[in-house]
Formats: sequence, structure tokens, C-alpha cells
Amino acid sequence: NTAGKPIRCRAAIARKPREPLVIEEVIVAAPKPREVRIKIICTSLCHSDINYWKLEVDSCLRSKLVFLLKLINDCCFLLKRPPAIFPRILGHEAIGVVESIGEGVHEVVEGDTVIPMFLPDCGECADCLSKKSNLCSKYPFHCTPWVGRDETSRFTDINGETLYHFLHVSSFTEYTVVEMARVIKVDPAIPANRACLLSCGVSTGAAWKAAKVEIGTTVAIFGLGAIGLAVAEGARLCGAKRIIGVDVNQDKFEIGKKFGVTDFVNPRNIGDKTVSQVIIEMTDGGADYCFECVGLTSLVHEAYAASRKGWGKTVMLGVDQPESMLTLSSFGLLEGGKSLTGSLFGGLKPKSDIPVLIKRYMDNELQLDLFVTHEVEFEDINKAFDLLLEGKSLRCVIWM
Ligand code: CXF
Ligand code: ZN
Repeated sequence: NTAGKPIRCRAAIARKPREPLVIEEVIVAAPKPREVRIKIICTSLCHSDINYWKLEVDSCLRSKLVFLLKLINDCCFLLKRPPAIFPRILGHEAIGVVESIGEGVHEVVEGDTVIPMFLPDCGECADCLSKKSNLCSKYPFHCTPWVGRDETSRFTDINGETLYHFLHVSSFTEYTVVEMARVIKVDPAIPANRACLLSCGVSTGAAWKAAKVEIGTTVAIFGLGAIGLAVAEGARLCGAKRIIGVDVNQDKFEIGKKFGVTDFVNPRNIGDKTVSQVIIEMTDGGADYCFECVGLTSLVHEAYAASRKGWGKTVMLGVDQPESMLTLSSFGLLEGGKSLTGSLFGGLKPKSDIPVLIKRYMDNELQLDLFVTHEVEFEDINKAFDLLLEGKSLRCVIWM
């Protein structure tokens, strides 16, 4: 019985930005009060893992003086620039089994199948209690987590060096420790290599929540990566009549068709026209719903412009640089009558909505299988990085 004791296991550590992860032995501390230690079954790779793996910010100072580190963190926070923290255990799309629980955890027991989540859902604050929000205020989500939790880590390497957490999940390890507010108990009947997708990218694209897409509407999707394709899948399930995919990669049309994409615009093949002009022509006035799924401010502008005056709604799901700004003409806003919103995790409330997605998968409605283009063993985790970097995979599942 390992409860209450540190566990020695294998983890894939990001030691330096852009360098392959290294599998090493690590020590995972026992969960503190209201925390859960999870044995990861499998995990998948999301673009955010890659974005933070690439980030390079003065991490060499870390080993020198702790106060300097704090100072950098504060500056990073003020400048809204995510700090890069190494060595770090990345990974935030996963499923696992509860190995042990900390004091005061009553919602799960050892052996329960759970999904660890980057987005908290405490179930107690005004936001969690409201149907309208998925932004918990008890554990506010910042794009710039230092180590998460109480500013301490549950990971050390065998030389006693601290390993930093990532997005409060850190799933590229055999065991991790996650706060109860970020632990979703799920039906163990769902295959692990499908369920793991639901803790980030694929759920983020669930259009039925972020935009309440209705039957017979027209949806335009900017970027047909995993999130964009998930938007198509969600829109298809909502009964959208026309689903227009926008991507510079022509192959995405054929792939998109499997998820309900009916029309395609390749920005490289439209001459002098803008994508929004093309969409406005195709739809006789603009799309009812537009989704930005790349993380480019310029595309948010195009999406907003492509949405129909009077009622068009644009949802930004992609993640751009923290300092990038949108510019909207105030007159345009006034005369346009359109709306523009951003959404973390597609507006889903993790604890109540993930089980709904699982049920829809189990009922053969939601197609999760098509997102899993590759599967590798833990030893080959760097292959998952290569595949996503080369644009060859939608989701690569990594088996522990
Ligand atoms: C993202 C959400 C925005 C900040 C970085 C992480 N979530 C998952 O990929
Ligand atoms: Zn993600």
C-alpha cells in the first residue's frame, strides 16, 4: 500500500525548451489535503504542451536565487507573459485511476477512474454554481501558473531537484497529484484512449455549449486542427446545415468531411479576396456562427467580419500570444449587431459536461475515434511531439 508515502516512478521531463523529453525516475509526494494522487493510464498531446515546451524565459536564473525567480514571475505576470519553467512535467490531456486521496477528499476513492483537468470546477463558488460560467473563482485560472497549487511542487527528481507542474495536471508521468477541484470521476467503461481526449482539445470544440449552434444554421470554422474538427463535429451534432472549413492545407477538406464539413475555403486559392468576403458571398450575408481555432488575432478579425450582421456570433477558441490585441471599429460594432466572445474549454463545465460527452460517445453519436491518428508507448513520447509538430497527427495517445 503506497497511500501516504512518496512513490518512485517514471516521468518524461522537459529539462530545457525545445529539447526532447527525457524519461527519468522521479519521486511523487503523497497528496496534500483536498488533493488526489492519480496513476495515469494514458495521455494525449495538445498544442499547449508544445507551446510551453518551446517557451524560453530566463529559466537559468531559477537555480540561483529564489527571490529573483519570484521577481521574474511577478514581472511575467504584470506583462501577462507566461513564464517558462524548467525542468517541468508537461501533459494535461489524460485519464487515470485514483491511487490515493488526501485528507478531506470524499468525492472519489482509491480505484475510481478519473480525468484530471486543467480547468477547475470547485462546485461551490458563484461561478461554478451558475450554469452560465465555467470560470471557477475559488481557483481562478491564469494562463501563467508558476507551479500551481500552493506554489509548491509534488515532484522531485532523484537528486532532489524540484520539477515543476504544468497547468495543474502534469500527465507525462506514471503518477501525478491533482487538486480535487480538477478531478472528474468518469464511467470506467469508456476506452481510456478516447476518454483522455476529453480533458482539453476535443471538448473545447464542443460547439453546442460555447455558441448554442441551432438546427439549420451555417457555421464557419477557421483552422481545421483537432479543435476546429471538433467544432465541426459539435456543429454536425447540433444539426448545422452548412459547415464551412477554412484552412491553408487543402487535404483538410477530405478530413473535414468526416466530421461534417460541407464546404471549404483555402485562403491560398481565393486571389485578392479576403476569406470573409468569400464566406459572405457563399452564405449571402455571412455565417451564423464563426469559430477561430488557430490562435491568430488576424483570424479573429476575419471570423468576426465573416459573421452575419444582426445576429452573427464569433467564438475565439485558439490561444494567441498574451500580448496580442484585437482592434474593432466602434462604429462597426454599433452597426453590426454581432457578438464576439472567447471561451476556455469551449465553455464546458468540466464536472457536469464531460460525463455528457462520454455518454454521447458511448451512444455512438460523438465520434472520438477519428481524432486518434496515432498511439505510442510512453518510451516514444517524443515521437508524439514530432508528429504534432509536423502536422501529421490530430491526437497521438501515449500509453503509460
Ligand atoms: C490552454 C488554455 C489557455 C492557456 C493555455 C492552456 N488550455 C489547454 O490547452
Ligand atoms: Zn490543451
